[in-house]
Amino acid sequence: MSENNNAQYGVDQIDSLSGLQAVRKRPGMYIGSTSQAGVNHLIWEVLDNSVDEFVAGCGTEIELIINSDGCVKIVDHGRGIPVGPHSKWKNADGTPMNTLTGILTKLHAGGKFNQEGSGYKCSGGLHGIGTKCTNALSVEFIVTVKREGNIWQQKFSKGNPITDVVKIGTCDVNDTGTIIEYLPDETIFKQTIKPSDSAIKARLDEITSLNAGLKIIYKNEIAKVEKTFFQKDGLKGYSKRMVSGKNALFNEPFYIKGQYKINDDKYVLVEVSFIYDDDDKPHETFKSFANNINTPEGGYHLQGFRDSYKKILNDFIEKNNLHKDQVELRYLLDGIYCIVSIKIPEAEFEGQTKSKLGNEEAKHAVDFVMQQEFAKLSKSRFDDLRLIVD
Ligand code: 0RA
Repeated sequence: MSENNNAQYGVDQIDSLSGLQAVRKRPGMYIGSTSQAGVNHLIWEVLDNSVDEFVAGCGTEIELIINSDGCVKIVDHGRGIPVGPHSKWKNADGTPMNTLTGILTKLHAGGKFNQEGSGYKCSGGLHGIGTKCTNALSVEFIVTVKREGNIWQQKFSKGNPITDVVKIGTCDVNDTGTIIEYLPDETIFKQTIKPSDSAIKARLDEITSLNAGLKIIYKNEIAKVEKTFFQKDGLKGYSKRMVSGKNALFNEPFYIKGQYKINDDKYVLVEVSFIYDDDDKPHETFKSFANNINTPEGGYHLQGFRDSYKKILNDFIEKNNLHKDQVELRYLLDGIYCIVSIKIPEAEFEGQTKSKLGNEEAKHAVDFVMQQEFAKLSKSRFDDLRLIVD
Protein backbone atom coordinates (compact mmCIF):
# COMPACT_ATOMS: atom_id res chain seq x y z
CA MET A 1 0.00 0.00 0.00
CA SER A 2 1.18 3.55 -0.61
CA GLU A 3 2.33 5.68 2.30
CA ASN A 4 -0.07 7.94 4.14
CA ASN A 5 -0.74 11.30 2.62
CA ASN A 6 -0.52 13.61 5.56
CA ALA A 7 -2.12 16.62 3.94
CA GLN A 8 -4.43 17.72 6.74
CA TYR A 9 -7.98 16.81 5.98
CA GLY A 10 -9.37 19.37 8.36
CA VAL A 11 -10.19 18.80 12.00
CA ASP A 12 -13.80 19.61 11.18
CA GLN A 13 -14.18 16.07 9.86
CA ILE A 14 -13.63 14.55 13.26
CA ASP A 15 -17.13 15.53 14.32
CA SER A 16 -18.87 13.42 11.72
CA LEU A 17 -16.55 10.57 12.57
CA SER A 18 -17.51 10.22 16.17
CA GLY A 19 -19.93 7.58 14.91
CA LEU A 20 -17.16 5.34 13.64
CA GLN A 21 -15.38 5.70 16.98
CA ALA A 22 -18.27 3.66 18.37
CA VAL A 23 -17.28 0.83 16.02
CA ARG A 24 -13.66 1.00 17.20
CA LYS A 25 -14.73 1.06 20.81
CA ARG A 26 -16.97 -1.98 20.59
CA PRO A 27 -15.98 -3.81 17.39
CA GLY A 28 -17.57 -7.05 18.58
CA MET A 29 -20.97 -5.42 18.45
CA TYR A 30 -20.51 -4.71 14.75
CA ILE A 31 -18.49 -7.62 13.38
CA GLY A 32 -19.16 -10.31 15.99
CA SER A 33 -15.60 -10.75 17.28
CA THR A 34 -12.04 -9.45 16.96
CA SER A 35 -10.50 -12.90 16.50
CA GLN A 36 -10.18 -14.81 13.22
CA ALA A 37 -13.90 -14.60 12.43
CA GLY A 38 -13.80 -10.82 12.82
CA VAL A 39 -10.88 -10.47 10.41
CA ASN A 40 -12.82 -12.58 7.88
CA HIS A 41 -15.88 -10.43 8.52
CA LEU A 42 -14.08 -7.30 7.26
CA ILE A 43 -13.99 -8.98 3.84
CA TRP A 44 -17.66 -9.98 3.88
CA GLU A 45 -18.70 -6.40 4.71
CA VAL A 46 -17.09 -5.08 1.51
CA LEU A 47 -17.83 -8.12 -0.64
CA ASP A 48 -21.56 -7.95 0.17
CA ASN A 49 -21.66 -4.52 -1.44
CA SER A 50 -19.80 -5.72 -4.52
CA VAL A 51 -22.22 -8.65 -4.84
CA ASP A 52 -25.16 -6.24 -4.45
CA GLU A 53 -23.88 -4.43 -7.53
CA PHE A 54 -23.96 -7.74 -9.45
CA VAL A 55 -27.50 -8.36 -8.17
CA ALA A 56 -28.43 -4.88 -9.40
CA GLY A 57 -27.20 -5.91 -12.86
CA CYS A 58 -23.84 -4.09 -12.74
CA GLY A 59 -20.66 -6.09 -13.28
CA THR A 60 -20.20 -9.85 -13.42
CA GLU A 61 -16.66 -10.13 -12.09
CA ILE A 62 -15.17 -9.46 -8.66
CA GLU A 63 -11.55 -9.86 -7.66
CA LEU A 64 -10.39 -10.62 -4.12
CA ILE A 65 -6.66 -10.46 -3.41
CA ILE A 66 -4.92 -11.14 -0.10
CA ASN A 67 -1.34 -9.84 -0.05
CA SER A 68 1.45 -11.45 1.92
CA ASP A 69 1.30 -8.67 4.54
CA GLY A 70 -2.44 -9.23 5.15
CA CYS A 71 -3.54 -6.30 2.99
CA VAL A 72 -6.86 -7.05 1.24
CA LYS A 73 -7.97 -5.73 -2.16
CA ILE A 74 -11.49 -6.06 -3.51
CA VAL A 75 -12.23 -4.95 -7.06
CA ASP A 76 -15.71 -4.77 -8.54
CA HIS A 77 -17.29 -3.39 -11.70
CA GLY A 78 -20.44 -2.02 -10.13
CA ARG A 79 -21.77 1.52 -10.39
CA GLY A 80 -19.02 2.86 -8.16
CA ILE A 81 -19.74 4.56 -4.85
CA PRO A 82 -21.32 7.97 -5.60
CA VAL A 83 -18.88 10.90 -5.64
CA GLY A 84 -19.55 14.64 -5.42
CA PRO A 85 -20.88 17.20 -2.95
CA HIS A 86 -23.82 15.88 -0.96
CA SER A 87 -26.97 17.98 -0.80
CA LYS A 88 -27.50 17.55 2.95
CA TRP A 89 -24.31 16.33 4.58
CA LYS A 90 -22.07 19.15 5.73
CA ASN A 91 -18.50 19.43 6.90
CA ALA A 92 -18.09 21.28 10.20
CA ASP A 93 -17.12 24.44 8.29
CA GLY A 94 -20.48 24.37 6.52
CA THR A 95 -19.21 23.25 3.11
CA PRO A 96 -20.96 20.26 1.55
CA MET A 97 -19.40 16.92 2.42
CA ASN A 98 -18.38 14.63 -0.41
CA THR A 99 -20.90 11.78 -0.72
CA LEU A 100 -18.07 9.25 -0.92
CA THR A 101 -16.64 10.47 2.39
CA GLY A 102 -20.06 10.39 4.03
CA ILE A 103 -20.86 6.87 2.83
CA LEU A 104 -17.58 5.60 4.27
CA THR A 105 -17.64 7.49 7.56
CA LYS A 106 -21.12 8.49 8.67
CA LEU A 107 -22.44 5.66 10.80
CA HIS A 108 -26.06 6.40 10.07
CA ALA A 109 -25.63 7.72 6.54
CA GLY A 110 -27.55 4.75 5.24
CA GLY A 111 -25.75 4.91 1.90
CA LYS A 112 -27.80 3.20 -0.69
CA PHE A 113 -30.73 2.41 1.59
CA ASN A 114 -32.05 5.93 1.28
CA GLN A 115 -31.48 6.35 -2.41
CA GLU A 116 -34.30 5.97 -4.82
CA GLY A 117 -34.24 4.35 -8.21
CA SER A 118 -31.18 2.24 -7.62
CA GLY A 119 -32.94 -1.02 -8.38
CA TYR A 120 -32.46 -3.82 -5.90
CA LYS A 121 -31.36 -2.33 -2.66
CA CYS A 122 -30.58 -5.45 -0.75
CA SER A 123 -27.63 -5.28 1.53
CA GLY A 124 -27.31 -7.84 4.24
CA GLY A 125 -24.41 -6.73 6.42
CA LEU A 126 -24.72 -7.62 10.08
CA HIS A 127 -26.01 -4.19 11.03
CA GLY A 128 -26.25 -2.69 7.58
CA ILE A 129 -23.19 -0.54 8.11
CA GLY A 130 -21.00 -2.55 5.77
CA THR A 131 -17.95 -1.02 4.23
CA LYS A 132 -17.62 1.82 6.78
CA CYS A 133 -17.13 -0.81 9.45
CA THR A 134 -14.13 -2.20 7.59
CA ASN A 135 -12.90 1.38 7.23
CA ALA A 136 -13.18 2.03 10.97
CA LEU A 137 -11.17 -1.09 11.81
CA SER A 138 -8.35 -0.62 9.29
CA VAL A 139 -5.11 1.29 9.82
CA GLU A 140 -4.99 1.97 6.09
CA PHE A 141 -8.04 2.11 3.84
CA ILE A 142 -7.98 3.33 0.26
CA VAL A 143 -11.07 3.64 -1.90
CA THR A 144 -10.83 4.15 -5.65
CA VAL A 145 -13.97 4.84 -7.66
CA LYS A 146 -14.47 4.80 -11.42
CA ARG A 147 -17.59 6.72 -12.34
CA GLU A 148 -18.70 8.90 -15.26
CA GLY A 149 -15.26 8.70 -16.88
CA ASN A 150 -13.33 9.87 -13.81
CA ILE A 151 -11.18 8.00 -11.34
CA TRP A 152 -11.43 9.26 -7.75
CA GLN A 153 -9.52 8.26 -4.67
CA GLN A 154 -9.61 8.89 -0.94
CA LYS A 155 -7.45 7.50 1.86
CA PHE A 156 -8.42 6.84 5.46
CA SER A 157 -6.87 5.56 8.64
CA LYS A 158 -8.93 4.07 11.48
CA GLY A 159 -12.01 5.57 9.83
CA ASN A 160 -10.59 9.10 9.58
CA PRO A 161 -10.03 10.63 6.16
CA ILE A 162 -6.37 11.52 5.68
CA THR A 163 -6.82 12.94 2.18
CA ASP A 164 -9.59 14.71 0.34
CA VAL A 165 -11.44 12.98 -2.50
CA VAL A 166 -8.85 13.42 -5.26
CA LYS A 167 -9.26 12.91 -9.00
CA ILE A 168 -6.38 10.65 -10.02
CA GLY A 169 -7.24 10.05 -13.67
CA THR A 170 -9.84 9.42 -16.30
CA CYS A 171 -11.30 6.29 -17.87
CA ASP A 172 -13.91 5.18 -20.37
CA VAL A 173 -17.40 6.25 -19.23
CA ASN A 174 -18.52 2.63 -19.42
CA ASP A 175 -15.70 1.54 -17.14
CA THR A 176 -17.21 1.83 -13.66
CA GLY A 177 -16.56 0.23 -10.32
CA THR A 178 -15.06 0.38 -6.87
CA ILE A 179 -11.68 -0.77 -5.60
CA ILE A 180 -11.16 -1.08 -1.86
CA GLU A 181 -7.77 -1.83 -0.32
CA TYR A 182 -7.30 -2.10 3.41
CA LEU A 183 -4.99 -3.32 6.12
CA PRO A 184 -6.74 -4.50 9.31
CA ASP A 185 -5.70 -2.63 12.46
CA GLU A 186 -3.52 -4.93 14.56
CA THR A 187 -4.34 -2.94 17.69
CA ILE A 188 -7.94 -4.17 17.26
CA PHE A 189 -7.21 -7.63 15.86
CA LYS A 190 -4.63 -8.81 18.34
CA GLN A 191 -4.52 -12.52 17.40
CA THR A 192 -4.13 -12.16 13.67
CA ILE A 193 -4.86 -9.73 10.85
CA LYS A 194 -4.76 -12.48 8.23
CA PRO A 195 -8.08 -13.82 6.97
CA SER A 196 -8.71 -17.56 6.88
CA ASP A 197 -8.19 -19.11 3.45
CA SER A 198 -10.61 -21.98 4.13
CA ALA A 199 -13.34 -19.60 5.37
CA ILE A 200 -12.88 -17.45 2.26
CA LYS A 201 -13.12 -20.44 -0.07
CA ALA A 202 -16.27 -21.71 1.64
CA ARG A 203 -17.90 -18.28 1.47
CA LEU A 204 -16.95 -17.69 -2.18
CA ASP A 205 -18.33 -21.10 -3.06
CA GLU A 206 -21.57 -20.20 -1.28
CA ILE A 207 -21.82 -16.71 -2.80
CA THR A 208 -21.30 -17.93 -6.37
CA SER A 209 -23.79 -20.77 -5.81
CA LEU A 210 -26.36 -18.21 -4.71
CA ASN A 211 -25.57 -15.86 -7.61
CA ALA A 212 -25.45 -17.79 -10.89
CA GLY A 213 -23.17 -16.11 -13.43
CA LEU A 214 -21.07 -14.18 -10.93
CA LYS A 215 -17.35 -14.83 -11.26
CA ILE A 216 -15.04 -14.23 -8.30
CA ILE A 217 -11.31 -14.39 -8.89
CA TYR A 218 -9.47 -15.16 -5.67
CA LYS A 219 -5.73 -14.81 -5.09
CA ASN A 220 -4.07 -15.38 -1.73
CA GLU A 221 -0.32 -14.76 -1.48
CA ILE A 222 -0.19 -16.11 2.07
CA ALA A 223 -1.89 -19.43 1.31
CA LYS A 224 -0.40 -19.52 -2.23
CA VAL A 225 -3.82 -20.00 -3.75
CA GLU A 226 -5.33 -18.83 -7.03
CA LYS A 227 -8.86 -19.97 -7.70
CA THR A 228 -11.81 -18.77 -9.74
CA PHE A 229 -15.31 -19.31 -8.36
CA PHE A 230 -18.18 -19.50 -10.81
CA GLN A 231 -21.40 -21.52 -10.86
CA LYS A 232 -23.23 -21.52 -14.16
CA ASP A 233 -26.14 -23.41 -12.59
CA GLY A 234 -26.27 -21.42 -9.37
CA LEU A 235 -28.86 -22.66 -6.89
CA LYS A 236 -29.77 -25.64 -9.06
CA GLY A 237 -26.20 -26.92 -8.94
CA TYR A 238 -26.15 -26.27 -5.20
CA SER A 239 -29.15 -28.54 -4.53
CA LYS A 240 -27.67 -31.18 -6.82
CA ARG A 241 -24.44 -31.14 -4.80
CA MET A 242 -26.47 -31.52 -1.60
CA VAL A 243 -27.85 -34.87 -2.80
CA SER A 244 -24.54 -36.19 -4.12
CA GLY A 245 -23.58 -39.52 -2.60
CA LYS A 246 -27.28 -40.40 -2.23
CA ASN A 247 -29.71 -41.89 -4.72
CA ALA A 248 -31.63 -39.00 -6.18
CA LEU A 249 -35.31 -39.68 -6.82
CA PHE A 250 -35.00 -37.89 -10.19
CA ASN A 251 -32.09 -36.26 -12.04
CA GLU A 252 -33.03 -32.65 -12.57
CA PRO A 253 -33.60 -30.48 -9.47
CA PHE A 254 -36.73 -28.36 -9.40
CA TYR A 255 -35.89 -24.72 -9.89
CA ILE A 256 -38.21 -21.78 -9.32
CA LYS A 257 -37.36 -18.11 -9.78
CA GLY A 258 -39.45 -14.97 -9.79
CA GLN A 259 -40.08 -11.50 -8.45
CA TYR A 260 -42.63 -10.02 -6.12
CA LYS A 261 -43.35 -6.33 -6.24
CA ILE A 262 -43.59 -4.52 -2.90
CA ASN A 263 -43.98 -1.08 -4.48
CA ASP A 264 -42.76 0.95 -7.44
CA ASP A 265 -39.06 0.44 -6.94
CA LYS A 266 -38.93 -2.33 -4.39
CA TYR A 267 -38.90 -5.94 -5.38
CA VAL A 268 -38.23 -9.20 -3.65
CA LEU A 269 -36.29 -11.74 -5.73
CA VAL A 270 -37.20 -15.32 -4.90
CA GLU A 271 -35.28 -18.44 -5.87
CA VAL A 272 -35.97 -22.00 -4.76
CA SER A 273 -34.35 -25.26 -5.78
CA PHE A 274 -35.04 -28.73 -4.47
CA ILE A 275 -34.43 -32.38 -5.16
CA TYR A 276 -35.27 -35.62 -3.26
CA ASP A 277 -33.41 -38.76 -2.35
CA ASP A 278 -35.00 -42.20 -2.10
CA ASP A 279 -33.60 -42.94 1.36
CA ASP A 280 -35.77 -44.94 3.79
CA LYS A 281 -34.60 -42.85 6.71
CA PRO A 282 -36.97 -39.89 7.03
CA HIS A 283 -35.36 -36.45 6.78
CA GLU A 284 -35.92 -32.99 5.40
CA THR A 285 -32.85 -30.85 4.69
CA PHE A 286 -33.28 -27.12 4.24
CA LYS A 287 -30.89 -24.26 3.69
CA SER A 288 -32.20 -20.73 3.56
CA PHE A 289 -30.62 -17.39 2.72
CA ALA A 290 -31.64 -13.75 2.70
CA ASN A 291 -29.42 -11.36 0.74
CA ASN A 292 -26.78 -14.07 0.49
CA ILE A 293 -26.70 -14.43 4.27
CA ASN A 294 -27.33 -17.85 5.71
CA THR A 295 -30.39 -17.98 7.97
CA PRO A 296 -30.03 -21.27 9.89
CA GLU A 297 -32.90 -20.21 12.16
CA GLY A 298 -35.15 -19.84 9.10
CA GLY A 299 -37.80 -17.15 9.16
CA TYR A 300 -40.59 -15.86 6.95
CA HIS A 301 -39.00 -16.91 3.64
CA LEU A 302 -38.78 -20.54 4.78
CA GLN A 303 -42.23 -20.39 6.36
CA GLY A 304 -43.53 -19.04 3.06
CA PHE A 305 -42.08 -22.00 1.19
CA ARG A 306 -43.48 -24.56 3.61
CA ASP A 307 -47.01 -23.11 3.62
CA SER A 308 -47.02 -22.65 -0.11
CA TYR A 309 -45.60 -26.09 -0.92
CA LYS A 310 -48.18 -27.81 1.24
CA LYS A 311 -51.02 -25.99 -0.50
CA ILE A 312 -49.64 -26.45 -4.00
CA LEU A 313 -48.85 -30.14 -3.68
CA ASN A 314 -52.21 -30.88 -2.10
CA ASP A 315 -53.92 -29.06 -4.98
CA PHE A 316 -51.89 -31.19 -7.38
CA ILE A 317 -52.87 -34.35 -5.50
CA GLU A 318 -56.56 -33.43 -5.51
CA LYS A 319 -56.63 -32.39 -9.15
CA ASN A 320 -55.05 -35.65 -10.25
CA ASN A 321 -56.96 -37.86 -7.79
CA LEU A 322 -53.75 -39.22 -6.27
CA HIS A 323 -55.07 -39.44 -2.72
CA LYS A 324 -58.44 -38.84 -1.12
CA ASP A 325 -57.36 -36.72 1.87
CA GLN A 326 -55.06 -33.79 2.55
CA VAL A 327 -51.47 -35.02 2.92
CA GLU A 328 -49.47 -33.72 5.86
CA LEU A 329 -46.48 -31.57 5.06
CA ARG A 330 -43.98 -33.83 6.82
CA TYR A 331 -44.80 -36.64 4.40
CA LEU A 332 -44.53 -34.35 1.39
CA LEU A 333 -41.13 -33.14 2.54
CA ASP A 334 -39.67 -36.53 3.38
CA GLY A 335 -36.38 -36.88 1.48
CA ILE A 336 -36.16 -33.28 0.30
CA TYR A 337 -32.98 -31.21 -0.08
CA CYS A 338 -34.13 -27.66 -0.54
CA ILE A 339 -32.58 -24.20 -0.77
CA VAL A 340 -34.65 -21.05 -0.43
CA SER A 341 -32.82 -17.85 -1.31
CA ILE A 342 -34.37 -14.40 -1.43
CA LYS A 343 -33.08 -10.89 -2.01
CA ILE A 344 -35.13 -8.39 -0.10
CA PRO A 345 -34.73 -4.65 0.59
CA GLU A 346 -34.08 -3.75 4.22
CA ALA A 347 -33.69 -7.28 5.51
CA GLU A 348 -34.26 -7.66 9.23
CA PHE A 349 -32.44 -10.39 11.07
CA GLU A 350 -33.81 -11.62 14.38
CA GLY A 351 -33.41 -14.50 16.77
CA GLN A 352 -30.72 -15.73 19.14
CA THR A 353 -27.92 -15.43 16.60
CA LYS A 354 -29.49 -12.79 14.33
CA SER A 355 -29.92 -15.51 11.74
CA LYS A 356 -33.69 -15.59 11.31
CA LEU A 357 -35.40 -13.46 8.66
CA GLY A 358 -37.96 -11.16 10.26
CA ASN A 359 -39.54 -9.51 7.20
CA GLU A 360 -43.11 -10.74 7.00
CA GLU A 361 -43.48 -9.71 3.35
CA ALA A 362 -40.95 -12.46 2.54
CA LYS A 363 -43.70 -15.00 3.21
CA HIS A 364 -46.04 -13.43 0.66
CA ALA A 365 -43.20 -13.05 -1.83
CA VAL A 366 -42.25 -16.73 -1.70
CA ASP A 367 -45.90 -17.84 -1.82
CA PHE A 368 -46.61 -15.55 -4.78
CA VAL A 369 -43.65 -16.78 -6.82
CA MET A 370 -44.31 -20.44 -5.95
CA GLN A 371 -47.97 -20.23 -7.03
CA GLN A 372 -47.05 -18.44 -10.23
CA GLU A 373 -44.24 -20.74 -11.29
CA PHE A 374 -45.65 -24.05 -10.11
CA ALA A 375 -48.48 -23.94 -12.61
CA LYS A 376 -45.93 -24.52 -15.39
CA LEU A 377 -44.02 -27.17 -13.46
CA SER A 378 -47.12 -29.23 -12.74
CA LYS A 379 -47.23 -29.93 -16.49
CA SER A 380 -43.55 -30.09 -17.45
CA ARG A 381 -42.50 -32.08 -14.37
CA PHE A 382 -45.67 -34.14 -13.91
CA ASP A 383 -43.87 -37.48 -13.61
CA ASP A 384 -41.36 -36.25 -11.03
CA LEU A 385 -44.12 -34.67 -8.96
CA ARG A 386 -45.93 -38.01 -8.99
CA LEU A 387 -42.74 -39.67 -7.76
CA ILE A 388 -42.58 -37.19 -4.86
CA VAL A 389 -46.21 -37.81 -3.93
CA ASP A 390 -45.89 -41.59 -4.24
C1 0RA B 1 -23.79 3.61 -2.05
C2 0RA B 1 -24.71 3.77 -3.07
C3 0RA B 1 -24.61 2.97 -4.21
C4 0RA B 1 -23.57 2.05 -4.32
C5 0RA B 1 -22.65 1.90 -3.29
C6 0RA B 1 -22.77 2.68 -2.16
C7 0RA B 1 -21.53 0.92 -3.45
C8 0RA B 1 -20.74 0.53 -2.35
C9 0RA B 1 -19.69 -0.37 -2.56
C10 0RA B 1 -18.74 -0.98 -1.76
C11 0RA B 1 -17.96 -1.79 -2.57
N1 0RA B 1 -18.42 -1.73 -3.83
C12 0RA B 1 -19.46 -0.87 -3.86
N2 0RA B 1 -20.24 -0.48 -4.90
C13 0RA B 1 -21.25 0.38 -4.71
C14 0RA B 1 -25.61 3.14 -5.31
C15 0RA B 1 -24.97 3.72 -6.53
C16 0RA B 1 -25.93 4.42 -7.45
O1 0RA B 1 -27.15 4.42 -7.22
O2 0RA B 1 -25.44 4.99 -8.44
